[in-house]
Amino acid sequence: MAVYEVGKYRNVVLVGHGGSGKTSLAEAMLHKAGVTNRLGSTADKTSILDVTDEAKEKGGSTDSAVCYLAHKGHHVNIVDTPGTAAFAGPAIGGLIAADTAIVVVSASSGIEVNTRKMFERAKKYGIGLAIVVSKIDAPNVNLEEVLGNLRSVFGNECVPVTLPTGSGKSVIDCLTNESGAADIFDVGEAHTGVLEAIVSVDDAMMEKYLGGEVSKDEALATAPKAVAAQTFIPTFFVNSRAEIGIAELLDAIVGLFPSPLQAKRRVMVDDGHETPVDPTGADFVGQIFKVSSDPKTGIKYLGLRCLSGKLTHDMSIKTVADRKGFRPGQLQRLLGAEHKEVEAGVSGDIVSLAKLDLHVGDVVFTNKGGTIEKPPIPAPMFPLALESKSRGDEDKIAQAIRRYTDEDPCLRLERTQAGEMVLRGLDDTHVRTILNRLKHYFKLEVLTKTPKIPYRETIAGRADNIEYTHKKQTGGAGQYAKIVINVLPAQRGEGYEFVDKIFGGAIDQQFRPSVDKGIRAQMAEGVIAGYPVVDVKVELIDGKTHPVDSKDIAFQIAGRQAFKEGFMKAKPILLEPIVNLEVTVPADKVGDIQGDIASRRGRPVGQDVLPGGLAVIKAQIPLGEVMDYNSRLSSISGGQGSFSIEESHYEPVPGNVQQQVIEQHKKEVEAARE
Ligand SMILES: Nc1nc2c(ncn2[C@@H]2O[C@H](COP(=O)(O)OP(=O)(O)O)[C@@H](O)[C@H]2O)c(=O)[nH]1
Ligand SMILES: [Mg+2]
Repeated sequence: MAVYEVGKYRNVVLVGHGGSGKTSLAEAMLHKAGVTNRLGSTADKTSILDVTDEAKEKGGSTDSAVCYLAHKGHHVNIVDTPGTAAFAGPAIGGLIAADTAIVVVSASSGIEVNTRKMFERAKKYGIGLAIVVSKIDAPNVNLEEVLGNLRSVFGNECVPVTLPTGSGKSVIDCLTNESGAADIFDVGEAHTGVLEAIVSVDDAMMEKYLGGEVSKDEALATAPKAVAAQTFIPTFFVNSRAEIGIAELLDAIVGLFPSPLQAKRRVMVDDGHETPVDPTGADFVGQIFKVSSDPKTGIKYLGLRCLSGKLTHDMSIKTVADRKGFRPGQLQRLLGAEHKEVEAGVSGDIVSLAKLDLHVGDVVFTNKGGTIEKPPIPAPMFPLALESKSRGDEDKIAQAIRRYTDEDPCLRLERTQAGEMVLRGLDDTHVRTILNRLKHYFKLEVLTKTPKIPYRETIAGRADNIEYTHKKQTGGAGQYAKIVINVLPAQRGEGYEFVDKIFGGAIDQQFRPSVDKGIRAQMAEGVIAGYPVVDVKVELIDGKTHPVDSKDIAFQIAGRQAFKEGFMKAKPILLEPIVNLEVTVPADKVGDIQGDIASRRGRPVGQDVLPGGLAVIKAQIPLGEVMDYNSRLSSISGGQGSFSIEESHYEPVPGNVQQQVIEQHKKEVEAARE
């Protein structure tokens, strides 16, 4: 296999809503470039990228897939990603691999929610952007309108590099052609648009252009810089099924898209020092963008973007968590499910490692290292509490789920305060897909229920001079501790602070941490309703030590008891999680959605109108009120809505809710005693 110079690599990631045509586009590129000798199709399940039973069953990718092709002396790596909101984790990871994100928009469905989200994520992350309008052959499409919508939503930086012509039977390249026939828009206008977008990256070029002196070659040479800077978002039209517009897209990928030398520089951060990673540097640096285990063998494969230097199997690599170093093992190149051994991972390329305990975003290096920014990953807010159908399977379930939480940064498993095993994902589909895998691959059956809301306890007032004496001095070894504390509220989010305010030796130095320890234990258990206590400050102001009977445990107990007493006297309150809710629905449903949000203690934050008769409603709302939002939105919007929730902050609950939660807790405590 040829080894290329770093400037000859192109790394692209395909993103966009589920069903927009990403996998079909990748298959068309592979076929056009001669990698496959038959055009793979997701519709008839012959795709080499959607290979798992799950992808075939669901008719859509649930994980990212890597493939590559050679075109005109260049090596192009392509990362295909899942488009459903549920699998945003692997899709976001894919951005790490790429220098340009190709946003795929279906001509028949227009710009859908996840397309917009992934575009925004890629833009913010700072890699180059391009748009492919797919399915130009679909019935009743209005390409003129699609292009108009793209420009109004994603900006006028979107300029067509190709336009459909001959009723979609081919496309015309508007960079080399200054005029010609196109089905929509105007070739001359598009040509000017492309040139203007390119020269706008650079003041000197712009001036030159306005003076009429920029040659086509100069513009071409500047294009990758403009794509990398996001001032030029090249836009293409394709029909992947008939492979129309694919050759032109491949030409553009090698001709207009940035090489690793021209792309966004990744920045290594070590101990506060920032160093841009030099793609021509000698030492190896790479970043993990994908973790997936083979569903059948369970072997874990990791996708690694090589950012500098060269990695071979006999080297020792390190991470910030493991600076001792370990062997990378065999290096491979992935083509869907197929693996081919390669000698080295060189700067600018993508390779695969196996069986290493690494996660998406981890940086591996051979000499100097640190961390590298990864795209923001949404916190999973959709929880389900899990129970095993047969007793004793809990550990097996947790172990099996670990495999998936290792792979997907948007999936978390936790054991809650209330003793529940809770799996958190981005939405219902996400969590249920994982449970299906447990059944399918591990033969584990799981029961689910709505988990408890993660309330927290805190105080609104203060309590001073709380005195507590713990004394047990009858028979055997005695226990003695006396303490005096003040309990004060802290700012929201400040956590807990223990302040030792004792002058002199009222309490021996060695026992003061015991008081702290006792308080922490009580905080974890909660005081009023069994939820962890946050945002309090405790001052230890006085006390007494007994020369013989004072011991660690006695001061811990005194700490716990004094804290409980002080907490109860300091206006205890319950905090609830508030989330940012974003709902996309047809514009005529806005009133119903807002009414529902208002009736659930939600506060509107904003509203946007999207092309295609859609509206986005943003609100802040208590998590407890949206635990069932999946089904509610579906009934309000007749199945036409979508939503996301993200963690925001904690706020006090209304008095009546607090009363209910405390009552509920009392009942549970009593039930547990019986
Ligand atoms: N007519 C037409 N159908 C397409 C085209 N591209 C994809 N499709 C179909 O759209 C559906 C979804 O495509 P797929 O590539 O799986 O979408 P993905 O979820 O974005 O990967 C499949 O049935 C494809 O056959 C295209 O250019 N033209
Ligand atoms: Mg797909």
